[in-house]
Amino acid sequence: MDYSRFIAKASEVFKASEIRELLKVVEARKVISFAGGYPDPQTFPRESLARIAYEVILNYGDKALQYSPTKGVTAFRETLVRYLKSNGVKVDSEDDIIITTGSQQGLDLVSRTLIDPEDYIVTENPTYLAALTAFRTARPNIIGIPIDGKGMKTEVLEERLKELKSLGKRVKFVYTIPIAHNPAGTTMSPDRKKHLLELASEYDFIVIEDDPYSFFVYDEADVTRLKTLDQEGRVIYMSTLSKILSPGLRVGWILGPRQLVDVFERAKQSMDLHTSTLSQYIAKEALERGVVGETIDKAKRVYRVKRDAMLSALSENMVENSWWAKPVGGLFLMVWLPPGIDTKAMLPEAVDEGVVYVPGASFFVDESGKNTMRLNFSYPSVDEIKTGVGILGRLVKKKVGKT
Ligand code: PMP
Ligand code: G9A
Repeated sequence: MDYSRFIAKASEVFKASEIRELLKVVEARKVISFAGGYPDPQTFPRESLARIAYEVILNYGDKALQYSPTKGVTAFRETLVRYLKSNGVKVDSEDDIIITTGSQQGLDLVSRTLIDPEDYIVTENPTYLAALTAFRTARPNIIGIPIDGKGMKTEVLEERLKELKSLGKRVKFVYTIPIAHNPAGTTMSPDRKKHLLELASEYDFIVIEDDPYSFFVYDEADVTRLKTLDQEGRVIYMSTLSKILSPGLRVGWILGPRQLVDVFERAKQSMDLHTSTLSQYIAKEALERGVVGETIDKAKRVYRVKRDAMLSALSENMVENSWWAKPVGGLFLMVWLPPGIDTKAMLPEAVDEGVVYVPGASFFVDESGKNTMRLNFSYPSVDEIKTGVGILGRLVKKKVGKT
């Protein structure tokens, strides 16, 4: 039976994520995956989490197995405030935090509650594709600002803001991933962070700071959050335990002005009532017992080696006129290949040769970036990185010969 007649017109806004579709390929075929942002399972603290889960259910089962407040378990939010403070994130009270079902829900909440159709919003170009998908469901005008090795080019942002102002338009928010950008692997320089906040004040917009990666960096890097630099309450900060404990727990949070957190709370009620109580109790214990800290230490050790392996493999194998930033943290880097190479068209050949990556275009607001590809280095082994990048290098060389 064809069910199309039962499907609401409004559901057309939900587009399949290219990352999620590629994960099906990875599951179905034995390929080296540079596709999804999966943590390396060897970083999962399995024994500690098993012990914590057992104890939480046994000792706090009455609460941990029960419904809980939409904003999140208060004791967990208190623990989180202490953790964030000790990591340099400016936060006053647990009342400014709402726990979300991963940061992805944070993006969805922002989209549903802040964007009216035709509003102007800004993202980096490229940006996290699932953020674009979440925002697009609210039908805004999205302006993409290019990035370089120092993150978003705020001087270009300033030009665009001026142009819009002269047309009587204003930007509602700027969404940014300042540290260890997904997909580009870049980190915003201190002067650009300052400039962005100055612009937020001058042009009266909000900044959405998406920060899954700053808790584990591999090199000396300035990880001062925009939230910490913010003097006017203009930054909404979101992060997650997905990359520093386990994505399967689905625990993230938004930290922001109370008036906005209240709006997020009302919207979340109709989505899922609350994030898993059990996950929140487990996360609370994992933070308090230092399990998150241990996971971060391990992730740093493991991922630094993998990042370096990918950087050397790229230098050895990629054609001239390719560019990538050295990521100080995070799980990804993006390769800009010579113009004319279409990474989406190349993907089926790569899969046949046993490697999968995410073609870059879907990370771009305007679907430009056809000559880019995002490579994840946290999930494959060092050997797979060497082999996989070697295969990609050969494929790209073949293409360059033909362009
Ligand atoms: N934002 C960014 C920038 C991400 O890279 C990710 C995960 N890759 C998310 C949000 C969503 O993460 P989660 O829902 O697992 O917290
Ligand atoms: O599994 C997902 O969809 C999360 C991964 C995010 C990414 O690859 O950036």
